[in-house]
This record gives sequence, structure tokens and C-alpha cells, in this order.
Amino acid sequence: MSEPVAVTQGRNYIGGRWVESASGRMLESLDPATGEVLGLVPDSTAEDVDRAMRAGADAWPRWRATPAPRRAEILYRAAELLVRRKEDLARLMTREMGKILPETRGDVQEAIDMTYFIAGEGRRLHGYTTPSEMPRKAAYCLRAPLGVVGVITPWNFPMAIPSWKITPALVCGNTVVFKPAPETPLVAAAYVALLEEAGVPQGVLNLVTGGDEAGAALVDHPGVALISFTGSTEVGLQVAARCAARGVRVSLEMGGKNAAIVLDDADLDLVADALTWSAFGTTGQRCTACSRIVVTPRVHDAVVDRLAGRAGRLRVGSGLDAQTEMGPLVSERQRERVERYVGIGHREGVRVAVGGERLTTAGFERGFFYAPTILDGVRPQMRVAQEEIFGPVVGVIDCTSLDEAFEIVNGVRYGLSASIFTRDISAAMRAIEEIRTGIVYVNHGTIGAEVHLPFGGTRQTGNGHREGGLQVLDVFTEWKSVYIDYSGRLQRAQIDRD
Ligand code: UN1
Repeated sequence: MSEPVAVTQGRNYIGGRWVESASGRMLESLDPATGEVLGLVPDSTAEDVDRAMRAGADAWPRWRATPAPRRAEILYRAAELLVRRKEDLARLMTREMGKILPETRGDVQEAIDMTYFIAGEGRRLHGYTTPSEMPRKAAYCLRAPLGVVGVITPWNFPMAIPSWKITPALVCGNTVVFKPAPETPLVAAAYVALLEEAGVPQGVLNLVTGGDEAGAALVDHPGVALISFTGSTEVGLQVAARCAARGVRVSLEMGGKNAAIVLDDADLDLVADALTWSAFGTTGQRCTACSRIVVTPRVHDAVVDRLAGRAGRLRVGSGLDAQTEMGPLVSERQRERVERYVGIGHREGVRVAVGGERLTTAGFERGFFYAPTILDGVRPQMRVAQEEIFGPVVGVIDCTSLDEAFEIVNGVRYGLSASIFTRDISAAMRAIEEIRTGIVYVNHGTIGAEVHLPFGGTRQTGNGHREGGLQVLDVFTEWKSVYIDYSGRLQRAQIDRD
């Protein structure tokens, strides 16, 4: 038996205490499979955010002075607690977010992987030494923390994505104010409670739940050193503009419109497995989800038939049921968005190969279910081929050459992930070269990034930063270059050359 999850409902966590919102206003957290209310959490205001920011600022000097290997010890303990509580956390996550249990276990596992990986940085955090151009002068550079950082996360990976941001922020010596998505505050609270139990000192990590008001107050707070944001491109660009106006650093992970190319020589059984998972895993609510399949005419019908067969047979239902293969959308709002896009597709002249409707059969009445949907006859410039839908909808687009396929894949404003299915090594190598996304897969779908490689995208998927990998350290630290002159005289760089 695993231990019970220490979920703290209905409170913010500020300065080491679980406290009410100053306003007393609350938000509901719903189970998307049943519509049932799971909890009430503070709908925080600017005042709550300000308290959390002050707590973070007060805690910073001590945390910054704590040696990084000691900071990392707390993270190792957190990883061990995550391992022990994995099943309970996954169940809570399935209830609050809707995705099926194997996937919520994967989400917790991703947090475990990230926490172990980044805790290792406590004994590395490498800078480098390098010769100076002058004699008797030492030169090296090191990483310095930023201060109090603001972390704003989405609901689709309620534990993995917070861990991608919070664990590197902490190991690097920053303090954190964490504002999770309003759809998944209970998982966020459970995660923060676990970090508290692991020994994160008071004020080093603060949680404020809420919606737009809390998010805006964090972005606009004069004390915030960095905003690390994952969410929609629309909101992310506003965050970036507000931060730019004050010269605040910002790291953005935003939308995707990920494509898979299927060539004539592809293994079509593998394609069916991989793309069913990529398009309908997490009910299509991944920023890496496959939402365009670019096919050659010879395999077009075979790909559509196989995928439509698989999609039509997917068992849709509560994520807690072991038989279920696809859960609900996270909210009625997301379901309406999917419906709107399928309507747009109809007007643009696509053919619905399978799905294209809400599921309202017995047992589905109150949940936010939608059928796995394949749109055929999609053309590259259609809105359904250009805009992120974030649901279980994938469009099939024809191409007649490899170059045209690359043009289609690259012809969107996003650049997160892409894949190619082929046995031809030259075609695969050309895809790696020509596709302008942050992640490229060969003979694999578009989802499934691992924590120790950089994660992020080009163009409007991001702003050049990467999470995961060692690259994430560049988000949460500032480089400091150090020169120590022990010659005992003035040596002018670039001028005194003899
Ligand atoms: C996201 O959808 O925001 O590569 C993250 C993947 C997962 C992470 C997705 N490891 O699909």
C-alpha cells in the first residue's frame, strides 16, 4: 500500500504556511469525466501574489547562500517521495485533469526523471576557466541565480511541467512563486506539499492558485526576476510584451502544430500505432500532439483507413477505468474549442473520416468527451491545418514530393516537433536537416520527449529558450564572468599588448 497523498485543498502556500486568499474568493476544480467538484482553491488576487513575492524575496539571501549540493539533497528527497507516492498522485491527476492512468503515471514519472536529473546539477552547475590575454590574470565564468522567479504552468502536464521549471529554478538558487493553471490546482498543491515535506525551506517555494488576475499580477510584479511560462501562444505573447516593457526575462513554451510525414516505404503498422498514440494520447492535449499527417498519394488510403479503424475502436471514458484508452477533454471550454474547429473544417470542405462529434452515450452525459477525429482532404493553408486545436483531431494532407512535404511541415507559425516515417536513410537525414522544429523524430510519432534533452520549439512555439537538458540552466541563471588580476599593476585589456 502506498501512503496517502498529502493534498492540501483550498489554500495558498506562502512563506511556509498554508493560507487563505486575502479576498476569500474561491475557484472550483472539476473532475472532467464526471463534472463533479473535486475541490475549492483560492482565486488569488494581486495582494496574495505580492505576499508570495515578498516571502520569496525574504527567503532568497539564505537560499542563494546554501551550497548547491545541499539544495540538491532536498530535490533527491523529493524524487524519492515522488517515487513512493506515484500511484496516488497519478490517481489524483486523472481525477482532476482527465487523462488515463498510464499517462498520469507517466506524468509523475517525468517529474521523477527531471528531479533526479537536475538534482545531479547540484554537484556540477559547471562554468569554465579560460586563459586571460594578459599574464598573471585569471579568468573564469560561473552561473549566478536570478532572484524570485515566477512559474506559470498549464493543465495538460500538471506535475511534469511544474517540475521542469521549479526543480532547475531551485537547484540554481532561485526562489519561486508558482501559479498553476486554474484547472489543476489540487495536483499543484500536492506537488508543493511534497516539496515542503522534502525540506524546501520556508519562502523558497510559494504557491498561489487562481486565474488571469493572479497570473497578471505575477507577470507585472516589480520584484519578479524571470517569468517562465508554458501555455497558449496568445497568452504567451502578451506575457512577453509585458515583461519586455520592464526588461524582465521571460522564457516561453507555447503552441504547436506538429506534423508527421509518411512516405511510400513506411512501415504502416508502426505508423498506425505511433500516430494513434501521437494524435489521441492525452486526448490530443499535448503541445507535441500530432495534428497534421502529411502523406504521399500511394499510401494515403491505407494510412487513413488504418488510422480511422484504430480511432473508431478507441475506448473513450473515465481515465480511472483500466479499459479506457482515451479520457475526456479537460473542460467544457476545451470541448467547445474542438467543436468550433471541426465546424471550421466542415466549412473549409474537409471530409470527416471518423469522429467529428461529442460523445453523449450512456455514462458520458456529464463529462467533457469528444470522439477521436480524423479530417481528410485537408489542405496546408486551411485554418484546421494552421491553428492549434489542442484536442483529439488530426488532419491528413497530401503531398507529392519530399520537398513539398518539408514545405508543408514548415509552413505554420509554430515549430515544436515533427516526425518522418521512412526506411530510406537519405530521406530521414534530409528531414532532420530541412525541418525547422525544436524536436525531430524518425520512425516515431511527435510525442515522447525525454527530460535530459532540450525541449522547446522555433518561431512562435517559444522565444529561443529550451527546457529540459542542461540548456534549462541558461533560463534560471545569469552568467557571471570573473577576472582576477594578480600582476600587481594596471593591465589594460586590448591596449597593453607587450
Ligand atoms: C507538452 O505537451 O506541453 O514530449 C509537453 C512529450 C511529453 C511532454 C509534452 N514528454 O510529449
